[in-house]
Amino acid sequence: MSDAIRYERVGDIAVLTAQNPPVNALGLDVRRGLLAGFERAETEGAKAVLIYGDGRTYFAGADIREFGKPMQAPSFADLCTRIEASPLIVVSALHGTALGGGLEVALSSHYRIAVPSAKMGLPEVHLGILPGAGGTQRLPRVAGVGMALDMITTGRPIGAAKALENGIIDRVVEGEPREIGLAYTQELLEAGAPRRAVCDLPAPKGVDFDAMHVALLKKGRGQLSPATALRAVQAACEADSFEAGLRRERELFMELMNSDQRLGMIHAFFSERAVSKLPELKGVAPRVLAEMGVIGGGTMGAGIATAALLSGLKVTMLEMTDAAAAAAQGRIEGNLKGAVKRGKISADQFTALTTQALTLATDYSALAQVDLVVEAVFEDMSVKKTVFTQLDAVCKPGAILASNTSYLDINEIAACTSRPEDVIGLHFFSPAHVMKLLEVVVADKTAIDVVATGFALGKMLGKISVRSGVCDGFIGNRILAAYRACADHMILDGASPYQIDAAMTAFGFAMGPFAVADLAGLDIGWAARKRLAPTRDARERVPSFPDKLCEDGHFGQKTGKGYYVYEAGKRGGTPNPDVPGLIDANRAELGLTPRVFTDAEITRRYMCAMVNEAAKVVGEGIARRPLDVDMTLLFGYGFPRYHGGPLKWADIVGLDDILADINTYAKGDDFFWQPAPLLQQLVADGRCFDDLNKEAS
Ligand code: T1G
Repeated sequence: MSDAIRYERVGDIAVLTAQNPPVNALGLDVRRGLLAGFERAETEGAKAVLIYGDGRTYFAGADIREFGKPMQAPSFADLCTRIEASPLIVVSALHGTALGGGLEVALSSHYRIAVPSAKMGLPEVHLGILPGAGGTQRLPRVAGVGMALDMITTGRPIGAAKALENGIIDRVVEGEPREIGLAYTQELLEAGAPRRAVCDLPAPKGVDFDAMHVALLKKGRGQLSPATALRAVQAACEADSFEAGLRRERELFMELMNSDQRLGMIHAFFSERAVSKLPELKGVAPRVLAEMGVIGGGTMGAGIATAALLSGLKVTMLEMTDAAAAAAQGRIEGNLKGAVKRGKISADQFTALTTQALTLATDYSALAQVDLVVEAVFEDMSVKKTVFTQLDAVCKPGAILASNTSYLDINEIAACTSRPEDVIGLHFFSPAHVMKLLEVVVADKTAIDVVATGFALGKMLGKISVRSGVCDGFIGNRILAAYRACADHMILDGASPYQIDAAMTAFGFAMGPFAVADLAGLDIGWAARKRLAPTRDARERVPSFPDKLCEDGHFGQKTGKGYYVYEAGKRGGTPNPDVPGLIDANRAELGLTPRVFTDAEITRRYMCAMVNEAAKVVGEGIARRPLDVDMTLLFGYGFPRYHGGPLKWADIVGLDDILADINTYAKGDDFFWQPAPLLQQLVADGRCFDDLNKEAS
């Protein structure tokens, strides 16, 4: 018997305990241990088998680290079939998170009991695959097709009560899984309860699978797993037998297991956990974080304050006048009311947060005792320096002074204080209480425990924190500037903003770059272009149509017109009829004759620009690893998760082909398309970005 499964007898009951921390993943040892456990229980003449998990949870699914390697027997599906076929009464006792293969093992048991706090689900679609151990066949039989499709195509877990309501489990009892499991099993034996194999239940009634398939493909914006999983559930309703349904499930499971989307989504799963684990932070204790100050109660500052309040921190919001402080309070309360509406906090918690946790101030002295201050004032270096000079004078020794700037030089800000080691960048994304990404921008003199505190704050706020070095735009906005410039160049050469938006939504983005620009506000890019104009290289292709749009007062959604025209009360916009004229005039000015672009070329150029700049960001050490860039683009810029991130996408596509394309594009513009040295080096060495992730972890 492997250590991963402990075998013991309690009377007529053989008890199989999973001991595979941290989440009792169904690795090979666990699967073999379960198999051996059943063989032994049946040989020894036990009357029942109880399965439960030691530690924090029942099985949380397959061991995802095994994916991509040859599957060693027993497969998940064979294991579940074997458990279900046992002549003994099989009981599973669930606690923690019974997910994926874990719930499938439970469904192949004959009876299921859970503690009230247990959660269960089939989240495989989030990994680019589908339940491959009979879940698409058994769950519809116990819970009906509607419930099964909801759980399987969304991957959303449910609680024990809802599972009981839907027949997925039989009992919910407070207590330790072992104790409640033994008591329930004993009760079943004494009652002479029969084996109860789910496979013997009748095939469930179907629904309009074809219509749902179309809807799922549309909703997934190209993600395959939900729609494919639906076809497996359809087999549960329509296949000639349970076994035929299992065969169909296996076919579809392998189809997805061999897909690029599985590579991308597994990469995302592990990267979002690895990104905040930096070797240099190992063993570094963060500073105490209980009270936070926020300066500037605009949208960003109010969002940051809201996120901090929701995480349990006390917050002092500093504005310069009572009126501005009241306006900030209104924004924060509005955000918190939204949290009440979403069920994140109760009305009482809202009251406590707004009356006890939040303090409004108009004088810097109110910040004298805070542990960390985030400045979110106007994006102007002289304004920032004035604020930091004041903070330096007022804040207690050891207080951390952070700027939320999205591109200004943190080194320059730190230099205006007597404590540069306490200065850091914490770049939140708007709305700061909703967007997951936090760029932790580390300046030259930032102390390591201040960095650790930045990550600790990110964790408290539920963020995906990414370490960034100091450069214009840090990681995300610097890469954004590159692929946005590429889009503008394609427009000068013949493409339209609307064709580019359509091509990039077909690639999987929720919105194309021009719709996003309209949403964010065209004046932001305009201000950046004006700021960078003095330092611009003469060889850079700079279109004038974006500035013309702004000069005409069109800033996008906020003014009702940008690249699109927006009508009150209507979602989305329609192409702005004035834009083609602006573009034609710009081409004429530059003596350019427009040519036709295919969607494929648009997507390729756009992605090559993103990958090339990302490779420069990694090569210069602004991002620690390629996965840091992937997580930045996934959690801050809507990059489609099923591609894994731009550098995972590049690995899958092939770096040699990407570099070849960049070299081809450089023939038309050798300034913009200067290949990243790191990309050239990786291609020369026959390596990929993931090799760098592995070396850095
Ligand atoms: N396999 C391998 N490692 C896993 C893992 C898994 N399934 N789940 C978690 N880990 C690692 C994780 O990388 C981290 O490692 C540590 O455990 C703690 O995780 C046949 C084929 C269970 C809700 O999709 O959702 O079954 O960073 O930080 O926040 O049909 O982990 O410490 O080195 O996330 O408390 C289906 C995935 C698989 C569940 C716990 N199962 N895991 O969250 O801790 S496919 C899943 C989670 C499948 C079948 C198919 C969460 C969690 P490290 P954590 P947490």
